[in-house]
Amino acid sequence: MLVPSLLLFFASCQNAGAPTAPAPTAGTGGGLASIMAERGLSEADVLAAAKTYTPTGKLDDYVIFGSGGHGGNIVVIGVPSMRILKYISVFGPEPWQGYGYGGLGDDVLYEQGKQGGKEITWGDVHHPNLSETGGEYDGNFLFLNDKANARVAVIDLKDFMTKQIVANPLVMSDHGGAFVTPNTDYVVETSQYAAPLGGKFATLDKYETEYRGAAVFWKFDKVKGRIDQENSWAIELPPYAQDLADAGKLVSDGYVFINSWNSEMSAGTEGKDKPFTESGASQNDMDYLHVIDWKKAETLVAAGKTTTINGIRVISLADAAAEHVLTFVGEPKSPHGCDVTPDGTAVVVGGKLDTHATIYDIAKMQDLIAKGTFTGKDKFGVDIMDFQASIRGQKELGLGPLHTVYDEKGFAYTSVFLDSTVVKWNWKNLEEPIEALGVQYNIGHITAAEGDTISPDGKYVVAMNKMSQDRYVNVGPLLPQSFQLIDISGPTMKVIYDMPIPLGEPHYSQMMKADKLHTITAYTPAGTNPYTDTKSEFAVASGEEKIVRNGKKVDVYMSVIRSHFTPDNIEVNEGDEVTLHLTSMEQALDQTHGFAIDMYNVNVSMEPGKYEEITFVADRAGVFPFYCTEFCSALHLEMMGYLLVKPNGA
Ligand code: RUQ
Ligand code: CUA
Repeated sequence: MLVPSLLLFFASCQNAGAPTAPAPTAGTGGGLASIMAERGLSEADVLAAAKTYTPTGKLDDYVIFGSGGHGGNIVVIGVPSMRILKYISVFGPEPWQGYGYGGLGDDVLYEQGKQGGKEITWGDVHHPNLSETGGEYDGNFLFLNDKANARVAVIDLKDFMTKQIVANPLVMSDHGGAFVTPNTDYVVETSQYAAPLGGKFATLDKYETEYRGAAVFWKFDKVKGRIDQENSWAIELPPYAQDLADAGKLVSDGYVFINSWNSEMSAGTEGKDKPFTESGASQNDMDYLHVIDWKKAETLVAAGKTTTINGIRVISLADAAAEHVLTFVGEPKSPHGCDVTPDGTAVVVGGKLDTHATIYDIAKMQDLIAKGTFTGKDKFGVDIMDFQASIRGQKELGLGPLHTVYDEKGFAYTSVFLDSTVVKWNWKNLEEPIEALGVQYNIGHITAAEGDTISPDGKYVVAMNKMSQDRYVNVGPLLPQSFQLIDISGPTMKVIYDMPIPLGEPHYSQMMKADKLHTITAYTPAGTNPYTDTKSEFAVASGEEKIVRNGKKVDVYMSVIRSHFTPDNIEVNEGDEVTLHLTSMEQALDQTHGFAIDMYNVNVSMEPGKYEEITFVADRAGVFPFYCTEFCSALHLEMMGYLLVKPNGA
C-alpha cells in the first residue's frame, strides 16, 4: 500500500540513525512519527499536509479570486497552499492600498461608485469572473458584481487594482453577474429583486405591471480595459427574481441562461394577509429558466428597436418575447445555480428545494425555438418550451443542490447545501453512481481549477462553506466562513485543507493557473498614472520638484524616493486648496513607499513608478507631519516632512 509505505519513508528519513522511534516529547522538534503522535495526526493528515504545504520560496500553481462578500472586496488566494496573497479593495475604502483616502482611486470609489447620486462605501460581492479569450481565462481582467447596490467593477490584473465601477441605471439589486461572454465582448449583469426600472416609484400592488427585472449587457472595451457604457444595452425581464446566470460557449456561444425563482411574483405580505416572499415564491412547481439569444438582441439594438431608460438602451419585454430574444423553459421550483458545461452543450441548474439537478440540452432548446414548438406563453407573452423536451435528464444529488463546476474527465461537482456535501457525478452518463463528500458545513458556491473554461484542469475543487461551527477557535458569535480545498485528482475526493475566510460572506470564486498572470512589478516610466496607463503630465523629474502658488491654490510637485520626499516641507495658508502631485522615482521590485498626512485623512500607496494626486482644502491650521507608511529602508522613519498650515490672520 502506497500510503503507509510513503509514511514509513518519511518517518525513516526523519529518524535516520535512530534505532527506534523517539518518544513523543520534544515538541515539534522530534521525528515525524513523534510529531504525528504528539499532535494526533493521522496518515491522511500528513498526506494532506504534503499536498498543500508549500515550502518557503516556492510559489503556488493556481490563484483563486474569491468574492469577499459584503466586505466589498476580492480575496486572492494561492492554491494549494491556501495562503492569502492579497485583498483587492473594490467597493469600500482600504488604507494599505491607499484606496479612498485622498488619491486618484477616490474618483472610482466615490464618484463612479455613486448610485442615484448617493455615495456608497460598501458592496456585496457575489460573483467574480475572469476575462476570457476563446472561452479560456486570459489573465487580463476580473469583473465582479455588487448585489446590494447593482454595480459592476473592473479590476485590471496587470496591477490588481480596481479601475472602474459602473452603476446599473435600471435595477435596484443584481445577482447574475458579472458573467462574461466567451471573448469578453460583454460583461453580463442581471437583476435579482424586481423594482420599477430606472429607480421609479410604484406601490407593491403594481408589482406585476410596474416591477421588472433586466439583463444588462455591458460592452467591454478590451483595448481600454473599461466597460463602454455608451455601447451597452439591456433587456427588460419579468419580475421573476432572476438569479444566477451563465453564458453559452462553443456550440452555445451567443446565448445567456438565467434561472429565476419567483414566477409567483410574490412581494411579501404588503401588510395584509399574503405570505412572506419565502413561501409566497415557493408555491409553483416550476419557475422559469430564461434563455436569451444575445446575438439576436444585438441586431435589435443595432436596428434601434430600443427605448432609452436612464441613459441606457433597453429592449422591451414585449419585443424580447416577440423576437424570441427571450424564451422560457420550466425549472423545478426555486432553482439555484446555472452552469454551462465545458463543451457548451448543456446547462445544469440546481434544485435548491429539490434533490435533483436538471441538465438542459441546449441543442434541443435551440431546435424547439427554431421550429416554434412551445407549450404556451407566460403572462408577459414569453413563449415556454416543454420541460421534458428540453432536458437531457435529471440527476438526484441530495438535499439542496446549488452550484456546479467541472473537471477535465467529464465529472461535475455540485455543492449540496442542506446535506453539506460536494457531489461528484458524471454529467455525460447519468446512470453512473454519485460520490458524496461531506464538507463543514452548508456549502454555497464551489470552484474548480480553470473550472468555467472550455478546458477545466481538474486537480482541485474548493468548497465555499457558509457555516464553520466547530472548525476554528471561537472568535465570538460572528464566525468566519470556511473554504475547504478538495483534492480531486484521485479516485475519491479528499478534503486537504481548511481555511477560514474572516471578512465577509464569500459567494463565488474562480481559480486560474498562476502562470496566466502577467502582472507588472513597477509602473514604467516613473510617473505613470495607473488609471490612464500613461505618464502623467504632472509627473515630476528629479531636480524639478516645486511648489506653485496661484492665489488660494497651491500645487506641489513632489518626488518620492528612498528615503525622502522632495519638497519635504510645505507651507500653506488656512483655507488654501492644495494639490499634491506625487511621483515615485523608484523602479525596483517591492520598493513601495506610502504617503500619509497626519490628521487630514490622507493616505496613499506609492508603488514603484506610480503617480498619485491628492487634492484637499487645508481647513485645519497647525503643524502636520507627513510620512512614509511602508517600512522601505533602514531610514524609513526619517522619510517624513511637515505640512505647515498658517492660521488665518496669523
Ligand atoms: S449565490 S452561494 Cu450569489 Cu449561490 Cu451565493
Ligand atoms: Cu519610504 Cu518608508
